[in-house]
Amino acid sequence: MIHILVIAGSDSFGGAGVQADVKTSARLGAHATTAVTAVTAQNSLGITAVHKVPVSFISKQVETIIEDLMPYAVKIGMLFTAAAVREVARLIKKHNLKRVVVDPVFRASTGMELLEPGAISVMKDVLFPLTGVVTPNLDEAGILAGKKVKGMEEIVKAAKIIKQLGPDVVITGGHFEDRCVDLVFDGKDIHQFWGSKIYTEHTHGSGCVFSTALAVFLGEGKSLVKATEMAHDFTRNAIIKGYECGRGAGPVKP
Ligand code: PXL
Repeated sequence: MIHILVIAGSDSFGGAGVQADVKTSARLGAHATTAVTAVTAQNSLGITAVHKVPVSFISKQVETIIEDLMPYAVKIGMLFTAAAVREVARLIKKHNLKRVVVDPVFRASTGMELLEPGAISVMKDVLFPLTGVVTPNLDEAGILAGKKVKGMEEIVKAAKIIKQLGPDVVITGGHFEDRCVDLVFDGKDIHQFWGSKIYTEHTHGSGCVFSTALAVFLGEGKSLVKATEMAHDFTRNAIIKGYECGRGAGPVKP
């Protein structure tokens, strides 16, 4: 069985974070080992508190896992602190971890910051050079590229700017009138995967699901373009099946 290593935060309400990553892996027939970086107290209305896991204990989890089982791929989600970003980069280098997918989680859709603002430049400078693929949404792509990203031309431009930091780039969740797009740039070619727009408020966890599905498919040995197409389809279906759960935005259903 394929197994991946997830390094991410816990969502107490079960929609995003490690919980979404484990559900996604299970649905795709993969095993997920998990190193938790932070624990959030949250419900569908928002995050009320974040408790960070000491950096030394993030490493302890990762090293204990990989001394027994080297992952086929790694999915990195919420890291929260610059110190965690640096430590995860050190671990990737030390253990020569392959097929590293970074979901640059900066802020929850409900507003709370999930990465210290000062850590963004550390992520770009220290983690991205060791990363295979980065999967920003439009807002995150805008932050990484240093300019607002909305239209197709801006998405392509941002993908090219972000690629200069090292990793291949998948920009997710572009939307135009009644259609949505995920766009891949591998340094050579642009590929686009389109679908009709899904009208739902229950999209919590969609970014986590996408990046974990991508890691599983890459771990299975699929090409970046094929893996992105499959992660696009899988996440689309999860969004279509998103459900009400609590009084705010409900989760997707991987
Ligand atoms: O969707 C981004 C995300 C990632 N990880 C955790 C989260 C969230 C959003 O709320 O809570 C733990």
